[in-house]
Amino acid sequence: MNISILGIPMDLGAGRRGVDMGPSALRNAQLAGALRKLGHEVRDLGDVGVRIKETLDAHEEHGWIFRDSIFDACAAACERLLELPDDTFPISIGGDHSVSMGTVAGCARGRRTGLIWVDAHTDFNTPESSPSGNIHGMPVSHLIGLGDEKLRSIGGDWFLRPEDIVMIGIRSVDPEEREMVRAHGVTVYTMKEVDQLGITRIAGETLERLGGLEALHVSFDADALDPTVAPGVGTPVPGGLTYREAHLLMELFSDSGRVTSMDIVEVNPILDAYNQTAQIMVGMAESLAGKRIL
Ligand code: DIR
Ligand code: MN
Ligand code: MN
Ligand code: MN
Repeated sequence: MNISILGIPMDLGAGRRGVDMGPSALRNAQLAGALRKLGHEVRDLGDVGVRIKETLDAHEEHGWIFRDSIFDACAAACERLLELPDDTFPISIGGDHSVSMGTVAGCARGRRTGLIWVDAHTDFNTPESSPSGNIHGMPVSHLIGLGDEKLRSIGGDWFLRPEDIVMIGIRSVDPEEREMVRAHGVTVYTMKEVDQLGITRIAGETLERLGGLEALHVSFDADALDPTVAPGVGTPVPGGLTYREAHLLMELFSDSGRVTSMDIVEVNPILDAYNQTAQIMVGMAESLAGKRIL
């Protein structure tokens, strides 16, 4: 594959500092080198420009916290991804999960796209429903055209269809968010289903559910993993995916040959132990890119 890595060093959407250093941590953990060892052609595109939190006034940005600066970074990421040749497999590295408002649209290139959202959270809040006001809890709603007018315009007139979204690893959902996820008919495998059905069945059902779609995007929030495995995240929630469950999920998606792009987000080196979380997320990219034990 021709893989392109794009960094979006942004923490404006998160409540805690540090995920702006995620791209640096993932590069330090040899993301590009690991993928090259698998035989891929890998190009690092560098980072998209992101404003620095300390230079901004959060609430001057039209009510929603850092909305305009988040919009600018997401729009720049989207634009950069749209410039890539069609056969490229883009890996976008965050940054908080609000970056996906730009990366999913940029990777979709106007195609009807299936979104596989691997996360502890559904990230389906709108500015109205959000208890925190943090935009990293809102990307999915904006990708289907809800929420703030400016943020939902990042992909132009392209939107995801809610029936083309599958979420895996979920275990923390806000009250109003829950009603919206249900009302829109998004497919959700909470940790209960992970325990009950197992990853093999969930991966199979996901691929079947998104069957026929030419583009599949995996958006992997490091907090989907159990915090004992991946402590370097801003919003850890107990009871997450084990190391092997997450690898198996990536391996089975890789076997299908159908995934066309990926995000790695919410790696927070400040809260991590010796870059362990970045290293684990590099492993996830390797599994999705075809690394096998034997
Ligand atoms: C919460 C937390 N639902 C919010 N979301 C997080 O702020 O909207 N998403 N941490 O990754
Ligand atoms: Mn998330
Ligand atoms: Mn999350
Ligand atoms: Mn998040």
